[in-house]
Amino acid sequence: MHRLRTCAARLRPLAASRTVQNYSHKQPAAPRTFQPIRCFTAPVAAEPFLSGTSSNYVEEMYFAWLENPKSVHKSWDVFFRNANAGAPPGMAYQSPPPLGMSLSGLASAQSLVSAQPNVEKLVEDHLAVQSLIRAYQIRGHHVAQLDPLGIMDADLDSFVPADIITSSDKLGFYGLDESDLDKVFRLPTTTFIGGSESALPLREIIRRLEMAYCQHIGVEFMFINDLEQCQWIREKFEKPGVMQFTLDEKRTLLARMVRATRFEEFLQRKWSSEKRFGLEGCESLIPALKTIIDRSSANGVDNVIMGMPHRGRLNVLANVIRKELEQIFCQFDSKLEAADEGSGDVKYHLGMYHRRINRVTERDITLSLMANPSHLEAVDPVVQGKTKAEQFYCGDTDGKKVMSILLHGDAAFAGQGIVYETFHLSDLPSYTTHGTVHVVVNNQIGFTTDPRMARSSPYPTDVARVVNAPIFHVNADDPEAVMYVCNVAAEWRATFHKDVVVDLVSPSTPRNGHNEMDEPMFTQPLMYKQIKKQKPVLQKYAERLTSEGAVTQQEYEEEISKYDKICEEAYERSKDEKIMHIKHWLDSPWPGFFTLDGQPKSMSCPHTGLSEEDLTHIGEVASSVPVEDFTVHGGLKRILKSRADMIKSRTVDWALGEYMAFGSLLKEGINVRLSGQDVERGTFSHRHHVLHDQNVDKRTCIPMNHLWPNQAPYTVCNSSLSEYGVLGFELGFAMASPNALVLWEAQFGDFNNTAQGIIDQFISPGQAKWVRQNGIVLLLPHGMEGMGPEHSSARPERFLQMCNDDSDMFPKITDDFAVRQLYDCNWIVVNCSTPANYFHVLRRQILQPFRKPLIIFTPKSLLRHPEAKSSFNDMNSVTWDKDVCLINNNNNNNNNNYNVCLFVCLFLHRDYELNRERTARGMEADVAIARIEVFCACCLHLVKAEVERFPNAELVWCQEEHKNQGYYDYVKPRIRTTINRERPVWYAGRDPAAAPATGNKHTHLQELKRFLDTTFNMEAFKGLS
Ligand SMILES: Cc1ncc(C[n+]2csc(CCOP(=O)(O)OP(=O)(O)O)c2C)c(N)n1
Repeated sequence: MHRLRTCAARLRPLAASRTVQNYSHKQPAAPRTFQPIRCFTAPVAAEPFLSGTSSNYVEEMYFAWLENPKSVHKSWDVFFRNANAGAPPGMAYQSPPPLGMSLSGLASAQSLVSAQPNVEKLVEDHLAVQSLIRAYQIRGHHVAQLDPLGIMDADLDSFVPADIITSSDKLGFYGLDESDLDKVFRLPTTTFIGGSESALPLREIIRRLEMAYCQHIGVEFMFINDLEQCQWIREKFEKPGVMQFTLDEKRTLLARMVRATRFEEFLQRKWSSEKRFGLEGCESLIPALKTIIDRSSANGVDNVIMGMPHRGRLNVLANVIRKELEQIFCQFDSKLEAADEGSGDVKYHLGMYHRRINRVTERDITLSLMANPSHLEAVDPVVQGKTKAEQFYCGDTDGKKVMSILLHGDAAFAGQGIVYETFHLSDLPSYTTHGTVHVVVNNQIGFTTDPRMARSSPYPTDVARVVNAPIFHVNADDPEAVMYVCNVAAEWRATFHKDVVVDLVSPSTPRNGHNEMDEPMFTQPLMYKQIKKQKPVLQKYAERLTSEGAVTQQEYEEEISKYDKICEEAYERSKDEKIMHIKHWLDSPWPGFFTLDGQPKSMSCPHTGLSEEDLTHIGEVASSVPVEDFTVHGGLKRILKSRADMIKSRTVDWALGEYMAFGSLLKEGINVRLSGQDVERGTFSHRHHVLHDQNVDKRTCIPMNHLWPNQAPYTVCNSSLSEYGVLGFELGFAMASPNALVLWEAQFGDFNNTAQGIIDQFISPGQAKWVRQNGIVLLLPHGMEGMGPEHSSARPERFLQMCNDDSDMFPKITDDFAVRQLYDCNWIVVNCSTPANYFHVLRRQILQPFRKPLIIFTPKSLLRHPEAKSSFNDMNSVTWDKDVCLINNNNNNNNNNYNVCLFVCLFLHRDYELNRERTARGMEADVAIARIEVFCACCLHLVKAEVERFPNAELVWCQEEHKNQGYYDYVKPRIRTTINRERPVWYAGRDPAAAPATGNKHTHLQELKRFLDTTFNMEAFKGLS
């Protein structure tokens, strides 16, 4: 390999700078048909034959020669032999004889290699032709006819690359001229334009390149690093005759275009003044998706998960997923009443799940469209997570059965960072879905914004280049070209299991603007003038097929009236729909988890404690290396040893508490998946769920997977450095099944704000909007530990502000109250102060009969604090619901004479500090301390009971966070509600502040001291009311 590189390097002695300088200036757009106009004798004809642009060709020859010296021309054979023997530059080359113009001449001349003088020109011309072919492969898409309106360049630039032959005078760039057009050139192995021929006249070479790269399809792929993949694509687009369709295929395509178009027209007729975000102008999206699905189904896929924005959603629901039309039409009826709790908003946001037969392949296929918020592209990682989960549950390790399709708008695809974050998950072992087909509905506008103002990249799809995904731009006005690229895209995914992009370039949709209520002439006058002159795609395609004789006008009209009738009948039926069942729009049903009418099967939660035996067993595995001949790091040995010691003394720290919860759920068949940045070791080096052999590279061991004979699998995976993408992904993963504990851990809690879109749009309101439950767990390291403003707060105040419980209502206490209030809230927010409580809340997350998002604020440096431990007694004999919601700190003074009742939310360590301070000040009989662990759903009945024990005490809320942050604003009105607002609730803690914490260690320590002083200053609250 070294020799090869050296030789190849020697073959690049001469720069192509002069050529580039001479020709890279911008040239005006030229007609796209190759017409020889006049002949130039360009100075580059004198260029030495080994230029920068030719070196790739020479390299390829060299590789071929290494494999078989006879596979290259004799002159190259001699040259490589000499070069390899160490001949200095310029001395390795020996002239072969001149060749005739014809193929036969070319062949016979090979035997005369060494004697003739004109071979130098021949070599130069061949190199030029090789460069020319390569230029089309790389830059042909810039001149492809992609814009159906012919007014906007899809790459935002009318620049025609200097090396693309638009007229014969440009041949001079390559040192060729018009007289070379009829010369025959041998084709390199990196092109398939020859079909079965290995040489072609230059004129034909250019024509075929034009056909392959410059018509209605623009292929971007030459940035892909893998030669095999490049060859695959070249073959798909260059081989003569690839775009041939059978009569049946054309008819099916026409029928699909009829459905797509007439559906839009039907909606327009019936609800002309309603927003629909129609697909008008890009109706070929429907056959595009159907083609991808058909081809994938033929390749073995039986489950397709899709995510898409507003544009064309109704059409996709009707004609791709095949939702009953009456169910869609009735959504336009404003009098439709909701039968269930969801907030409606069906048409553009709800999802759908449908299992049916694929008519083309006659195979079963499940299609789901994920519910999505208005936030464009936010659904992308969610779709990926759900797809990964579906693959995981059916053992589809390489994505042969389950796949995802993501649809995008051009402006959103270019502008939203989540697109990039999602692409970056595409090839990571624990996140890959083994290839997604992306389809961009590129209507060349973003609401009213012209793409020239909306992106800096030439195409809206350039983001896909980062993962080496090929990009197929296609003029959406040519349904056959669309169908072709979609077939190739599906084949690509099936072959390489990598992402691919289809960019459907269409005239702006719909004709009326961003939606049907807009006046697009305000902002895009010329574009829409042009659009109004356009013939609809369907009409153009129908005319084409009738003129080809593929269908008759009568057949075409029958197809139209058949579908119109279907729509009319469904419309009549839709009038009978009086009630809307939002649960019929679920994208991820959980069969068997709920009763038939979608309710939890019970309103009780089993005991969350665990047997002594199981605790010990899990603890022992967590302290061991359960495989043979595995060398762990010395430091880790000490950690494992200390774990073993803790287990012997029947105690756990935070990491072991978590181990106990995960390990026990695995025994019960619950999958556990923990994902986030550096979670395998744990940001604070406390977890160590993956052991690394110190002697064998990449050899690892996950003891959690060695716990029980038939346990469920445990997945722990370090993620890419993304919050938005990875949290969205895990949310999607948790959607697929209720029988999994899926956790996402932020490196520091404050980083959750870069995933705010997922939290605000999916996690907090998901069930209310879309009747879809989800048990995702967010672990958010939080705490005022002097780490400065950037690493202190997970922003509990924000999570608490979004809780849906009513601060002014004291709940009705029923037998099932403890569980029911959890069911009624939108999410559960807790700050577990002990390892045991953390253990219980994790177990309850699965044992409760429904799924709810769970937000846990977790400790950081306190993970290793000697006091932050729990006894087995707290894990086997107690259960979650009331024992640990509110912890009464030895308030043993039963004379009801406490002066102060301090409610606190502090990690155990700080709580001990408070206790110590209370003791040090001799105030045990004056100050009662009660720690609240659960905020939403707030354990108000327990607070009430506690308050009633101290009728004369001042009530004080004590927190470490600044007053305007943390929990105070949430708990204050709720505590007051429990006492009919008869007493005030005071505050002890830091003052309000803009930053979450001081960055100065000294100030931090002073604040802590002041905090203890004010907390126990009995006078502070007197006379304030
Ligand atoms: C994250 C986000 N920002 C802004 C919007 C408001 N918005 C709705 S549609 C739209 C234009 C989208 O353009 P494009 O992605 O090209 O899709 P098109 O509507 O043209 O099909 C905008 C800005 C949004 N929905 N989501």
